[in-house]
Amino acid sequence: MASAEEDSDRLLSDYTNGFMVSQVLFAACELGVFDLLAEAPGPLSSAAVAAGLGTSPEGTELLLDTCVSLKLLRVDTGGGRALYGSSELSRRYLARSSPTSQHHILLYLAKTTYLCWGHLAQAVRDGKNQYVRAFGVPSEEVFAAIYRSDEERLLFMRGMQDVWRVHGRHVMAAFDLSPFPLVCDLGGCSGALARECVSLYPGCHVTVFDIPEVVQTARKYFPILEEARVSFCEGDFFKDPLPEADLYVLARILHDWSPEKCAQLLARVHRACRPGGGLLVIESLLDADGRGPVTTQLFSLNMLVQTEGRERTPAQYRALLAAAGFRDVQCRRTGGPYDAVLARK
Ligand code: SAM
Ligand code: ASE
Repeated sequence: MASAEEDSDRLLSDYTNGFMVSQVLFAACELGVFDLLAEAPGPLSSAAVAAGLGTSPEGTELLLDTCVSLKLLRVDTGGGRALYGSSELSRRYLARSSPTSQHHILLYLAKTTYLCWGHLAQAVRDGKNQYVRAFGVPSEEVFAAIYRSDEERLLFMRGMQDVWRVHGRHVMAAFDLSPFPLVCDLGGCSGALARECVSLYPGCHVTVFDIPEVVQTARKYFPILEEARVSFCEGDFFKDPLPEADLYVLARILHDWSPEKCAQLLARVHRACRPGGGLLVIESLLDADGRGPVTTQLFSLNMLVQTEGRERTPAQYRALLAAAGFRDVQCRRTGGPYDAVLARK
């Protein structure tokens, strides 16, 4: 049986090396390892993978064997040759062609989020996001920093979409939204959640409201969403009139902003909302005492290094919503990373 010292030694070593595990996953994703193996007619030798990717034979073999140990890939060593193939996990979540692919969020975390986390200690010191240190861009306007180039905006939008490929259905089904035929998804980005909404609720129409550059990018790169029951509207949710709706959705919006900006946005939504209308907030909920779940705490630190917000407890959302005039606030955990809060005007 493992002694207490061995347990803590193992725990410390796992945490210490955790960043290397992330980098193995990110690098294999960026190089296209999971795509090559998913598309190959059968398992491949490391030399064949190296040839297919244009990578070094030595580096490729090390990366592949590490992926096998991490259960990201499988290896067949029969016949004295090592042949590498996809695992259930890599086929489902890592190959770009899978409908539940997490490829783009992994690239985003690798290229942007990871670099901000390199300055976590400084973020804790000054309580601010780290765009200046990570990328040399000013950080006063959070979304000017997030969208610092056309490529970054597209990668962010694709990354945000990936999460809803897996969890969108669960968050939209947390409450029965059929009493709300006209929905407005504020900061709805590519329209990924809007698509889940119309597929779950046959009678409903969703207006995706976002800033002009995002709507234009959505129209250009996410064209399948321009269907009869999803439409787009350009505007700034802090300044411009909000579209009419029975239900407003704020998915991963409030966690980007300070309590003051949240109050301002919620007051505007309350003003636009008809009496009896609804507001659905989709966020990762902290436990009541704020000390878990660990995934949500890590997301909250993510907001510290990348935005001006944080993740919040149900009581904190209740307080924000009540202050804006909403009533009948219900919080529902989904068991996944994101939860749902429904309120009425
Ligand atoms: N709701 C989407 C989701 O859950 O995947 C996107 C969440 S993303 C973290 C925040 C979204 O808010 C982005 O699409 C961003 O463009 C949008 N946004 C930021 N500031 C905005 C503003 N002032 N007016 C409208 N949309 C804004
Ligand atoms: C935001 C969400 C994210 C702003 C910046 C972000 C995410 C990464 N960077 O609203 C996605 C959620 N976090 C993770 C770790 O998946």
